[in-house]
Amino acid sequence: MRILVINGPNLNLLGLREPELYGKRDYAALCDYVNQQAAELGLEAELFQSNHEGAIVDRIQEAYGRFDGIVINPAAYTHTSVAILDALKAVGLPAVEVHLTEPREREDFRRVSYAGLACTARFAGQGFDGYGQALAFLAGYLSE
Ligand code: CA2
Repeated sequence: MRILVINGPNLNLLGLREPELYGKRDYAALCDYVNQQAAELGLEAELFQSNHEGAIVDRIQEAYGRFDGIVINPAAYTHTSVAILDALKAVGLPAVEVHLTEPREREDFRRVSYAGLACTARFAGQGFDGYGQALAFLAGYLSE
């Protein structure tokens, strides 16, 4: 099963700034972690990171017919992007929302998640482990 793992704006800066929030490991380490977890679950993961809303919408659209599921951390676009929500709904692939932190325990403006309205599950506040849990969830969900 093929899973597209999407990371939104600024997550390419992981490890470089705000380690107290997002941890000390960098984006390359996150990619390694995701690929390792996917391999252990018998999944094939493809990673995509972009700082651009339209590029993320394009990639979700392109996933239709090519992937079996999506793991997405839309980062700041979580709280603003109806376009990403609509793209997830349009392709209709099982999608799981992931956040390194727990946005619901941060500022009020992070309490809304548009993308989450199109997601079957959500893992937040567990750092990299949330991605592993999202992949494990999709492996189980897709084999049902
Ligand atoms: O907790 C998460 O994963 C977030 O999606 C991260 C977003 C934030 O806007 C969401 O509310 C929650 C921010 C990503 C910024 O990533 C950085 C990484 C390193 C240094 C600075 C920013």
